[in-house]
Amino acid sequence: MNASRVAIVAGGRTYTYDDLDRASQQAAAALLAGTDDLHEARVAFLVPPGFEYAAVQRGIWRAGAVAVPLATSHPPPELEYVIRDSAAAVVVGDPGSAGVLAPIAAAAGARFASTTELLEGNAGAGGQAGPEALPHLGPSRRAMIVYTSGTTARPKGVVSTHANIGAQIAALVEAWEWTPEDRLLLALPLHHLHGIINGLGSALAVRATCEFLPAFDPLTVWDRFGSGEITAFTGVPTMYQRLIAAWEAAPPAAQRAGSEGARRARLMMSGSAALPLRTLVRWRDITGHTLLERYGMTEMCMVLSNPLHGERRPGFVGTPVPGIEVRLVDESGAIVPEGMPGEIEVRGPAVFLEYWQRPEDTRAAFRDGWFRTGDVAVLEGGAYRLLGRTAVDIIKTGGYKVSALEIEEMVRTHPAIAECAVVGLADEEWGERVAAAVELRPAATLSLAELQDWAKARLAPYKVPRALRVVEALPRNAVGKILKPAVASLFGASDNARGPERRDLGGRETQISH
Ligand code: MLC
Ligand code: AMP
Repeated sequence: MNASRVAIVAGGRTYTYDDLDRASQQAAAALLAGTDDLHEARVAFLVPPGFEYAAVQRGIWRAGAVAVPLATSHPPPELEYVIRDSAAAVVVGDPGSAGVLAPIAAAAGARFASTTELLEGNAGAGGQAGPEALPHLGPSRRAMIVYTSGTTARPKGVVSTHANIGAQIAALVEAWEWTPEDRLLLALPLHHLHGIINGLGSALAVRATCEFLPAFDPLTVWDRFGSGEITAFTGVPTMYQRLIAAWEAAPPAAQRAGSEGARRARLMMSGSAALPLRTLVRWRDITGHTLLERYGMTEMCMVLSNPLHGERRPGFVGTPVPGIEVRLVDESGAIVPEGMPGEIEVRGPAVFLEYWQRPEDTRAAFRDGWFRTGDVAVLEGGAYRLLGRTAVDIIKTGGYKVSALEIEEMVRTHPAIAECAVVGLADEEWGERVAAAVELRPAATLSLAELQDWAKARLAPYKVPRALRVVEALPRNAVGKILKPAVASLFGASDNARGPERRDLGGRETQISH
């Protein structure tokens, strides 16, 4: 097994698979606190990308609990929502987050545990449990809940079992030929599957090396490409756009070093949002890589992928990854002929178990055992091309899925606002940008900056409106329903202005195999 292989590089340190095994066992023992199994209790954890994240995630699994990743960028109300909705029994945070997390945990009736407590041996009763004392992890057990926004006002918890996660990772290892010789540079957040499964999970499953950046920083990424050590990279289109801008602004010697190093990588991938053709072409000019674009979703991870070997067709997302079945259907559920648009439905062992404690939503998400993605595609020449979504109230910004309904619900609680409508505006850098049109209360005024300052304390940064229109009356149809396309057309080129606007305007396994 070669436990001395490097598993993780983070914060200037290297950690072997042995280190990871020991630390996750320690974390499991601390979480178990003398009991023999956490029996799918939810453990929410807020740990920045790095060795501690991986150790805590695995420790939660090894203790028989369900891992609920929290987002480092989220303000307290978003963290509280996830902790309460998942009914977390334990909340884990690095010492820096204790001031925020401990009171939230206490109010929600959960125990707060710091990463120091979990990983540095102050484990209390049962803290020294060996691997034989860790519980059985049958594949059908719940393993993880990842919160995703959608057509409901508040985010839903997507529950995956160990079998789901195993199938998701196995598909990617096969499709993209991960090997122990890979060294992944990971700059994605770790509260979504792109970072958790496509990144960390795939690298660790084959005993490759995962090198973390604490946050996405284009110059650091170029510096690491320049080293020639990185074999694999995956990101959202916004990241590639920023990398291109940083390369273009760099001196020629740095450009050369970055490009030459990047050429030595074997695989560069893009996903979570549509890759603009211009970005694909420019990236190919700069690095020689035709980005491998793929399509996925939190509910089952990857669905379609351009080929690792062979032609990657710009604008297409390829064919089903191993183990995933895909069909395109019309509104009645009938399969559409090739060349006709249809909603993507998906089936296979990677598909999630349920939305956490939302049986109605879970039932509605499936048709005859097929998961209804809400994405529309067409099959042309043997490959799929995405056309859009069935729901208008879903916005993709910077690779994050956000719900217009959720933002509206929050914005409506602003004291100056009587009514609002949120839409996504096409945007070169972000894919879509969140924009709010509002009717104000009598005599109230509101600037974009004021709305943003207020919203930042309540919503994730990527849900905060980036444009504001104050109107006398929102566009409505005859029965009073707000017309979203008409709302979108209220916005023009000057929407970044921030001045005030007025109203008058199975088995006994203890080893994690994934
Ligand atoms: C941040 N900003 C935004 C924004 N997000 N502005 C508009 N729209 C957004 N969505 C603002 C910040 O508030 C800040 O403004 C300024 O941009 C610069 O911030 P930053 O810190 O440099 O940006 P950053 O937060 O780093 O965001 C860029 C990013 C990030 C691309 C790194 O969006 C990101 O990590 N995206 C990945 C999301 C992801 O993992 N999705 C996978 C979902 S799973 P100011 O005014 O404060 O300076 C999935 C399945 C699948 O979809 O298929 O993969
Ligand atoms: P999430 O719910 O955050 O997992 O986001 C999943 C959604 O991201 C999908 O339903 C798609 O709408 C979108 N998506 C993922 N990959 C792509 C892609 N390559 N092109 C366009 N949209 C994508």
